[in-house]
Amino acid sequence: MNINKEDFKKFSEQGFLVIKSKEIAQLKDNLTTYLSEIILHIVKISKIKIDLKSLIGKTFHEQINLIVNKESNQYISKQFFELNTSLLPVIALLNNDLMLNIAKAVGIQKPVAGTLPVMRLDRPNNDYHSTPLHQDYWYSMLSDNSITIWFGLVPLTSDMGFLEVFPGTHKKGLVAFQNNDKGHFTTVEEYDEKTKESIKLEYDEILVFSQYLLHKSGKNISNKTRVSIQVRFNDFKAMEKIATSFTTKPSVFLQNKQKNSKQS
Ligand SMILES: O=C(O)CCC(=O)C(=O)O
Repeated sequence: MNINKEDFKKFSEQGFLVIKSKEIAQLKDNLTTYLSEIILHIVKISKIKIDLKSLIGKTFHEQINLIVNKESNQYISKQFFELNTSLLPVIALLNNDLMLNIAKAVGIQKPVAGTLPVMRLDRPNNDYHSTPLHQDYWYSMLSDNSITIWFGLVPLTSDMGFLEVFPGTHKKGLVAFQNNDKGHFTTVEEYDEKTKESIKLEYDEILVFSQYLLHKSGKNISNKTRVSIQVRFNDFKAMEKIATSFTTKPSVFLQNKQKNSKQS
């Protein structure tokens, strides 16, 4: 997977690039086949009764939509979401040739993980997890050329809310930000909505952007859940300081065991 000089120029000027390739659709097909198995197992062992037969033979997106429509309190989809950073094919995206080639093509010399790959589930007409205008740098950025690769795991339509970007804003470097009342960071300054671009992505397309690029969630006003993945890379060769954006914390398993041992 190579990008030509013109694409690289576009990426440098705009701060983002849409890349199209058959390999992208193949990667999504492989991932969703695996994820379908996972979600069927969660349904099978779940207290919430959803007829397994109604999910068999359906696409991953159809399964998610059926579940999100039938569950209460996001019971199954939340477990699925929380599990995703433990799933090996999801984690393996960090060492996937296609991902690494995209990172290298946009100038990352030695890609290292910024975060574990993140899966988003943006449920219909629910903007609780919508991210307001921000740059990605305050989460995990450790080099000036850090990137985020963003793709839908399901066919995306404009009513599901494409990612919205403000082209060229990566050139501003760091912008001031503040915590909003929903626990998200957002810019202090407001930006002209007329300059934003909604990034339409076909199933065989992927978006890569500079972590300095200002962007935000589009609104999902459809009746379908938008499922997407974000993979973040820093450049080991461009880090000013050797650091990691990962921290460890005691597992729930450990905390429960500890509670029990204190009680006995
Ligand atoms: O997918 C979205 O709606 C927002 C994702 C985002 O802001 C990010 O990846 O940093």
